[in-house]
Amino acid sequence: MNRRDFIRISAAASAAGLHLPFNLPFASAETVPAASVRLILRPDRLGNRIGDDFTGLSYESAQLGNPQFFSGDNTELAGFMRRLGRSGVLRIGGNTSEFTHWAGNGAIKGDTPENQRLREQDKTNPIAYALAVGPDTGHKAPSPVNITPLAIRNLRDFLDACGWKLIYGLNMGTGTPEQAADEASYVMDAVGSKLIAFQLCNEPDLFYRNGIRKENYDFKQFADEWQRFYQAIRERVSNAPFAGPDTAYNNDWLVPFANQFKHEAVFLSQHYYAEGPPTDPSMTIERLLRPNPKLQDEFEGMNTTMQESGLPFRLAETNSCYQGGKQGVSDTFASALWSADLMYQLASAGGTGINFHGGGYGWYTPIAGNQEDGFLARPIYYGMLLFAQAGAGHLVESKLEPQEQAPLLTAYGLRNDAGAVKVAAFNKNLDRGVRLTIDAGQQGRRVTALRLHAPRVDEATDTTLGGAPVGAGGEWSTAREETLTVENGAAVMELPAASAALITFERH
Ligand code: BDP
Repeated sequence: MNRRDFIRISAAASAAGLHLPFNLPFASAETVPAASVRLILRPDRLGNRIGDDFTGLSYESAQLGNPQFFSGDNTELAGFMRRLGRSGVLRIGGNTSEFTHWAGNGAIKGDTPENQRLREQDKTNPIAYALAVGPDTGHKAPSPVNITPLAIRNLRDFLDACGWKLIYGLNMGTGTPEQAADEASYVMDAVGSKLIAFQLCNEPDLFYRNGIRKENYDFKQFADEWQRFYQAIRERVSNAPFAGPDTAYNNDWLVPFANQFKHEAVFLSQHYYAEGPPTDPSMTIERLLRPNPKLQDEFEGMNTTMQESGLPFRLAETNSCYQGGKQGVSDTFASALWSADLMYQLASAGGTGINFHGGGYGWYTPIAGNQEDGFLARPIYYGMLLFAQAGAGHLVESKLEPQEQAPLLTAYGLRNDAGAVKVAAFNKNLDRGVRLTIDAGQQGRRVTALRLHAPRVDEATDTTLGGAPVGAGGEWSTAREETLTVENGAAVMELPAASAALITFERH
């Protein structure tokens, strides 16, 4: 653990001791009597499929400036990723992707041989070990970073170690089509079939206001540029796959992009930040856990584009609060509840994948740390872990009755590929517990549950799934599994305020 995390943990612990009853989530005094809600599942009615590659993480392109970070030697980080899924997706991009420069052949303009040697130096280089890049906060233009062939070769080894695939962001913002083609050609050779798509830029719908383009930059100009870059790359790499537009939120760009480039793209992508900016006092845990109209807009755009283009949609970058996140919100247990619930909301709405943005010690990063100090699972990682434990499969038809008793309760039924029925249930109500009765039409089966738990909803540490924390190399296994009582063929589970569980109807 590094010093900064240690100080935060201590601060959180003393706040708990001084002001609040131990073991009760803050603001979740359960002031309202526990709700009694029934979940009716129809495992024979299959909905959308959740694939093996649904889960994902997103890192800044600037992280590639340290070639040792994503490398076969970073076995700890690879362990964290493998734990989240056998074939998740690592997306490299973010604001810094518009400020990275391809240093083909390891040669950088104006560089000295000594610098070059240092940069390519072996993995024992302590500077490289400590260099982890957090989410860009968007306050000023990021510093330029060079990406060398070594970084790409190491990235390939890292992907092999995780079993994950790659979305690779190129620099359309400040680079040329020729540079992008050089870089893409090297990435394609090195990464091969693990590359699922190049993205040409990051949030082009905001270029007009972040200094990357003039104020009149519109979709038409963007589409012309996209086409030029696409062509230059395709001339060099005839089978290069592409995704886009990777817009921040603007459906007015997403929809025409899908129409114009449906034959060029293999999937569509957009971003979603639930809250922001962090300085706004109304950006709170309570708000994070409530339904968000922005997300409904996102889903509308997604559905229109999917219908019109027939292409899948990936939420290629998301997190709780933009500008790097908000302390006390993005790093708390609330983000664990929020993240897993978002994954299921997206799958239910028809999305095929998600990438939680992070890196370094960012407030919202799922995995915090660097190679020198080690890595640590933050609360949001535990949400993703719950999702991973449910596994791939099909969502099944489900209904909560009466929903009004627990407005912020969500529950999703899944029939996984092994045939087991699973339920992920999230009690995001802060003021009431829920007694959830689950009728899955699965007579006489043993029903077990793993709890997603933290002592308080604003707790930054001490999250567990199934009673166990995640270890320093991503190790985790269930320590406590509950067997639920079954009454008249329905399983009953008590979900305290601000808690979640993964329930399994075991196969005979
Ligand atoms: C997104 C950017 C990413 C930032 C993030 C943030 O793509 O690079 O880190 O916002 O502001 O818009 O947290």
